[in-house]
Amino acid sequence: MTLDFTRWPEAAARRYREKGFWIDKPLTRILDTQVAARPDAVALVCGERELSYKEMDRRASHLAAHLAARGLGPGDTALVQLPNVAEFYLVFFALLKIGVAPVNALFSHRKLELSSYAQQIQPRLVVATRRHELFGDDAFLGQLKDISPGLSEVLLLGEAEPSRSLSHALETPAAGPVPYAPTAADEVAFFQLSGGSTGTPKLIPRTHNDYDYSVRASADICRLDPDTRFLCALPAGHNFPLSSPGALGVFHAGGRVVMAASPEPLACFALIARHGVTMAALVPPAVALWLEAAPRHRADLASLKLMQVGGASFAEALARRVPAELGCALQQVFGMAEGLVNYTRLDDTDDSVFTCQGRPISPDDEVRILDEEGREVPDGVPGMLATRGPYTFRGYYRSPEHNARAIDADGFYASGDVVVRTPEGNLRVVGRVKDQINRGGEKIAAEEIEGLLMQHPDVTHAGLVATEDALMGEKSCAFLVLRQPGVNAAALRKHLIALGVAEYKLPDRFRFIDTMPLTAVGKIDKQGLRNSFAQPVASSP
Ligand code: J2J
Repeated sequence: MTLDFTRWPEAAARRYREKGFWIDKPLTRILDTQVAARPDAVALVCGERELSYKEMDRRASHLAAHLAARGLGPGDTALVQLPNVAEFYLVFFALLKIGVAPVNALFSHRKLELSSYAQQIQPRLVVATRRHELFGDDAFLGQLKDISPGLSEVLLLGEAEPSRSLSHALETPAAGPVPYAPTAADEVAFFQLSGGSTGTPKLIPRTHNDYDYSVRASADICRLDPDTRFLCALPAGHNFPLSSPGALGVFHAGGRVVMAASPEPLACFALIARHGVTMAALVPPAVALWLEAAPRHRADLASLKLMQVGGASFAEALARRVPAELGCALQQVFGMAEGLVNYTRLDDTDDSVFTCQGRPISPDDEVRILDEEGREVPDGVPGMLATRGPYTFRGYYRSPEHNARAIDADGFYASGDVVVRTPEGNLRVVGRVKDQINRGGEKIAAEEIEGLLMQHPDVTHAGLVATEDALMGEKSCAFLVLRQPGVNAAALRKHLIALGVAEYKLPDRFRFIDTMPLTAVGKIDKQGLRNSFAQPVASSP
């Protein structure tokens, strides 16, 4: 059994193989290689726990055997939601070993997001933690079973009952031989999450071949080696800390991943000093907090050599402070879960590193920068980014209508970013055409939130736009036309929370207006809303 997804055309796949980008090995080879090369080296640090490569592999194998004995295998999918704990990687590798493709939901995701993912992949397995509000009791699991009738296995962290305890499954050796049946390397290994600009969150099928290439090439670009100690402080499942080069890149290089619960500076500083962390990956607001906290707390960051920053635009003034004040090199990373990742290189000039978001990983990443008519613009002129290549997907999972808009006839994915190519060949992100708010690296699809606001009986029109914010870069503001006066921001917030949307998607502000400004073609005039935000309105909370 395999999962259906949009494949690369034969000719492209052949070329990627000939060039050595696709090596036709499952992602599990990352772990297998290290188990053979350095079984006792520490791979993972989580709180007081240290796991060697051998120990990681043993636990992942136990879990794989446990699940295989229950009939899970290639063609099956899993909904996984874990915080930043060692178990995240153990589960990831265990599922890869038996060919089960997971979606790794963010810990901040709630009922709406998880239900949507379950709807789309129809999981047979749920892995979660009792510590999450949705899994404190079994009510939501019941709802997931209604959505996905084939859901037969549940494994939870913090669960007392052995048959549903994730820890028990990881610790208990298999009764029989451990099965090893990853999906073929050109099949779906797992699903990555799209930042999204549509009503429902989309899923991105990633194959072993394409993802493994991005990981290996990223590890080379960032010069990872067995001495690398990587602080994973962003959500472990996000594409950036997972693969750019992220934890998988570090495992590939035989280094060590140190887990942090969040990018909160003081806890991270303590981990850096204690474990000799050499590299960290952050979003811009977190860097701002680190820059502020480091001198005040006399942080010992001597071991830190490289700070990667990505996920949202990083102001040049802040970028310049990183080497001076944190004592490490800066690398800007402009990536997307759909594929294409750009890095400033470690030997780029200071000016490039401070003002650009880098260039693609692969010589075969094709980047087009297009004007409104779809013609390529010259260097130095802003245009919309479209890309295809050896690790850029060819279509969202089971979303033909959206794919028709997002992917052109040549297979180029339109990311919705407005970029400029410099004469040196670097990209600079200067804007966006997608209807999305980038709240400090967390992406909010305007359409999704507008649809939820419109579900309130007193709301007739809703428009969500980005507003500038000194720390977050952007925050969100909802403009609303009401059927009748009386509803306030608190009531609408409550409405959204009750619908079960992740908290980071809640509008930071609400503004009530009499009529919704429309464009000539009858769409909400978002630019008009953004402009009007600059003028204070009495009804704004
Ligand atoms: C401006 N905008 C950026 C940057 C991403 C590495 C790093 C980041 C992501 C990521 C990722 C940006 N400057 N440096 O997957 O592997 C915005 C763009 C982009 C969108 C993708 C990785 N880096 N962005 O952020 O899928 O708008 O991936 O299209 O979450 O984030 O978001 P996401």
